[in-house]
Amino acid sequence: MPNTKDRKQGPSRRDILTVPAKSAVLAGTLATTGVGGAALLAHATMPAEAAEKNDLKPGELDEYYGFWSSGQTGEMRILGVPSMRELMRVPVFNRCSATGWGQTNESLKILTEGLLPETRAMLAAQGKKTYDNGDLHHPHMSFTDGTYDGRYLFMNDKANTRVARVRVDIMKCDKIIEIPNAFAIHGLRPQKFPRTGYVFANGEHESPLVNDGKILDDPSQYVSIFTAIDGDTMEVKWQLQVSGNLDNVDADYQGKYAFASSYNSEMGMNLAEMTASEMDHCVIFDIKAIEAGVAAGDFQKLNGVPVLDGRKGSKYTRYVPIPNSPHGVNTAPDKKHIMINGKLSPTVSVIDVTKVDALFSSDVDPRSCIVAEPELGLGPLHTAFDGEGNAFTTLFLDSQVAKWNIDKAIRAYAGEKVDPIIGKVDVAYQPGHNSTSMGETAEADGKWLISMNKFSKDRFINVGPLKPENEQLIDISDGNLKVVHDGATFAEPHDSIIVHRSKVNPSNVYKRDDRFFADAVKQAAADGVDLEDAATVIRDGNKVRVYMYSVAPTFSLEKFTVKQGDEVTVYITNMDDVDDLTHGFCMVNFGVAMEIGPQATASVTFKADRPGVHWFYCQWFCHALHLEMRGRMLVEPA
Ligand code: RUQ
Ligand code: CUA
Repeated sequence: MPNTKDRKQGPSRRDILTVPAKSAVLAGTLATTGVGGAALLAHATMPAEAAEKNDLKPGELDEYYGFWSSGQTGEMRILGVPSMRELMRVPVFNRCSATGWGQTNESLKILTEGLLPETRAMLAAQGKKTYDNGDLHHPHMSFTDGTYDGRYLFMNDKANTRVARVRVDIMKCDKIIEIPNAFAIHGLRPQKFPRTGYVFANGEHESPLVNDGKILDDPSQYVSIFTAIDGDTMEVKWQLQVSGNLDNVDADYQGKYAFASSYNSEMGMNLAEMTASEMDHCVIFDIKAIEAGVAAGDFQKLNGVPVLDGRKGSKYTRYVPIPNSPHGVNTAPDKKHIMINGKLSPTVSVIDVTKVDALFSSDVDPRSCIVAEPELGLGPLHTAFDGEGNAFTTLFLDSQVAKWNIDKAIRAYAGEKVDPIIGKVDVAYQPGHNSTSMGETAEADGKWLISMNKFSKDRFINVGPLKPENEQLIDISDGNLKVVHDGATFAEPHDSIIVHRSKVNPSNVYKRDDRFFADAVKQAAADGVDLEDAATVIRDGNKVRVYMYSVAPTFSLEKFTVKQGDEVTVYITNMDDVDDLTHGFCMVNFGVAMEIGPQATASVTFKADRPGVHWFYCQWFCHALHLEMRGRMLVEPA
């Protein structure tokens, strides 16, 4: 074992690591496994002695965008890297008080239009239009020719089996679809080549394929579903039934295959069953063969989607045995190697994509595509890359990140006496994902590594029983591993990508013809209203449409009148066209609030069921006279 005692914090820090129950089970499984030793390159002590490259002065801008998931919070976050300043929160699956996400008509359309009919009916019975929770694990940008192209970000919702897309130009979610037939979307990656293209999404929990309540205790009728979504249209193109469950996924740089890990090849329904066998597997999907199968009609259609049979023995898939409950899947920037991280095994299995063709065309041993399987430490979960042939693997149980050389690992697997491990660094504590600057593209630049740690324990002042989590920034630019920043975050820094700012080019103000508010534009045209010069109330039975524009610090309507029981829709167009001039609309005591970006139109609908004078005000600070930016709604009693 690496020496964990010679660190400045002293042994007490690790001694107080109270291993959670689940980890204890895993640790027990692993206790007998020896791990090759390696020197600790650095320790996690803070503060750093001298000014580091991540110490940006006030006003200095970051070189990278970090796109973060937030786990069970359900939003996407944008951080600056290397400063690790949180720049923005983009609501996706959650309800947001500040922006009105989940309440404005524009967001409700996105949140509801992709729901399955039975979901809509179930939610309606609960008095809801859409889900208001989500579990966002994996944000990934669209690719063209093996690198980020700045068009979209795609992300999963494990909680309610959805996939969402964020437009990079305005940093708003513009599509959310519920994935039929599958259960709990977990792993998600876009195709890297020739472009995205497909977004691959793994259904994690296996379920009866027609899940109508008639089957519980017959695992033979449970399947997991692999889904390919068209990233341009956000339509599900095809699905495959697979054997075992599905965890994480990645694509190659050739546009031929996708690779998914399965931690429950046993199809067990409880912990003992799920971890029973020593070997689980990685499923390799042959994309061209699947497309040919769809064209040939070799599928059953379920909920409008062609579902092919990709279970063991299928011509569309191959099952490569991997020890043991593998988790992360990461394609190296060398365009050749796919890492399958062992989780309960101390190893990472390295697949050589050039050896995958033979798996489909001949009878070779499926493990013949494995060219290395280095033992790295306890609990390898995810791997990131520096573009110089090195890999960085998180070790959950060891609370470390191991740096290792891919070529050396291949030589060691071939029998040469060489240690692939270059060094390890302590992280605090229990890392899940890690990411490197541009590391999941062919342009990996080896400058920064982020370790997203599940536990912060004693790293920050105590805020009560619910502790923040900890994402640590590690400088890898000089070949070492130096922790230079601890960043506390609320639930949960699950995963991130670090994108060079040259790839990301958002606008400062909306374009008036942006499709984000196209419905409002259409309704105004039907009402004969010019949104940009509106100060008018249109009555349409008991539906009332109130149109106004805003120019700091005023709304174009200082007052308007409706009747008790009316369904009121307020449309506001923000006519300010300078950077950073967002207005808001909050109707006091009605639970109504929204953001209106510069040059955007936003709308919100509510029932005017409370007679009286009601103030509305602008709730985004916009002007020295921001407090004066207000008006009145009179609700006349019925
Ligand atoms: S998985 S901690 Cu949800 Cu991203 Cu590996
Ligand atoms: Cu407009 Cu505050």
